[in-house]
Amino acid sequence: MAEAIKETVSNLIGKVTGAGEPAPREPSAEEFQQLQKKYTDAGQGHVFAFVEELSTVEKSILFHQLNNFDPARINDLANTALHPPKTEQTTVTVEPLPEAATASIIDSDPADVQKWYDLGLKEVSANKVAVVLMAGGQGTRLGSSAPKGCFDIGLLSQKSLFQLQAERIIRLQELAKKAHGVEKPIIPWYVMTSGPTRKPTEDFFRKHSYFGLEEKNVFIFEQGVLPCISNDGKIMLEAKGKVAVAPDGNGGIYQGLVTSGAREDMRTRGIQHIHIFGVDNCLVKVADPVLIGFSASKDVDIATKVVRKRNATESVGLIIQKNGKPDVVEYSEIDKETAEAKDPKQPDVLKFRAANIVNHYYSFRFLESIENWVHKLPHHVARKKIACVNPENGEAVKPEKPNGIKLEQFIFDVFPMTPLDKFASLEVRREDEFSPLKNARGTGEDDPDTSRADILKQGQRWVEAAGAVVITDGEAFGVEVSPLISYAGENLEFLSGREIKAPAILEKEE
Ligand code: UD2
Repeated sequence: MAEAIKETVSNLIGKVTGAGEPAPREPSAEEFQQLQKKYTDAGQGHVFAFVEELSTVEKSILFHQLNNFDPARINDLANTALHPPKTEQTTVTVEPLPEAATASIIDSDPADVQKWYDLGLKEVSANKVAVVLMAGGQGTRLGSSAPKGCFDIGLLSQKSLFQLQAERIIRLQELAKKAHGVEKPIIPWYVMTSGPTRKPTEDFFRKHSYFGLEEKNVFIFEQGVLPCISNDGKIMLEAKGKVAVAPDGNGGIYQGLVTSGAREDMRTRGIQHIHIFGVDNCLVKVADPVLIGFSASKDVDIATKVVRKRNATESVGLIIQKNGKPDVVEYSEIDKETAEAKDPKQPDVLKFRAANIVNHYYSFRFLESIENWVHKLPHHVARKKIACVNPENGEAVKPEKPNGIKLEQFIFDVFPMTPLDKFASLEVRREDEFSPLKNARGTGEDDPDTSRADILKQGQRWVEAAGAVVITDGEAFGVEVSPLISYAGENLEFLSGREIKAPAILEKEE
């Protein structure tokens, strides 16, 4: 597969300090001066303040990093972020999505769900389905420096989130083969990482031999980064020879798919349907045939799975319609009144309750149009404490309070780019499809223990539905069913009548 072509500073530095890796190309004096002028003209010349103290290699690394950015564009982004234009008071109407654009697994006719499943599995058997994993986030709230996908949530198998997702792909390929007699259906897996997560992710996949998948069907690529900006609009230095940068948000997925060659690879493979999802949801149904079939049957360009919002303060985005277009309001940007509004027909139910679970479907046709709108995606502002170097004197600064901003794009900001009739939301059961890993162990919500418990509870429901009796007492509960045995509870009839002592694990025999 085409290797991702994007170099990051950490890779460049790795090349410099790594054994036998070539140092980055040394820029000519003219190239260096041209770049320095570009930044100085944009009022960002301070990034060269310490260049005389740098070695030749360090100067090359700084050159290549700065050459990746356009300082004038960074100024525009910083200006808009720090001094948002006053939107004229046009009336913005925010309503839940109309019935026509929503469906629910919970109250759909089981025959319809089966029809969607069969259609989706047929598309998998025809090699038309790909999955894209967003794994560029830095799990800061989780308190782990490793990429979230590597995290062991404490299952008896000690499987990581990456391994659970990989094994669901393997099982689904088998189901497609069984259903349609196709030799070897392939679901290619595109894994988006960011500077900090790329190398540890690649190493982890290699160490585990791609969890049984073929390496040629796993495409690890990198999203873009953006400089961190000080509160007075200046690009911040992390070190005398390095700009402080941060991943450009999960909305960086679109530019990343194009720049890395991933979309081209999908085109070569004849992909029609793409499932894009977040890494931290241990229950995610990877390439879910129901979602694929539902979306294909409605011929939409974008579909998104939602669950019922837990309460008004849950940290989830909300799928809404704004001025007649599908949209999402993020939890970090929602006003209290909207979050707490009640449904006029059901006073004890939230009016806005379609919670975003980072679980989206795109038609390949839609991804072909990325170049038309990717530059229009807004940048959201996160005010952060950013370790940096004082440009005046080169001293390291460890801020006590937010001293700058990180700019990030959100994947769902593309939703308004498609008309309502090309958009759909599918409500699913939270207990079967959403258990995000956000917080450190012991938080009690969205943490490793809740992830583990939700997997074990789901497995117990599956084996009991197949006729087994699960013996639980006190703390002991749950059955871990390997995804290699069952994707969504199927194929467990052999357990009928058996007694299983919880906690138990059902692993596929070698
Ligand atoms: C995300 C959703 C929010 C809600 C919540 C539910 C977005 C923008 N927000 O909020 O609406 O659904 O999850 O759990 O989707 N990621 C990258 N690159 C980045 C940043 C994030 O790949 O630069 C990935 C990250 O690895 C994860 C996903 O995007 O897979 C969501 O990122 P997050 O967990 O930081 O987002 P969160 O919880 O703030």
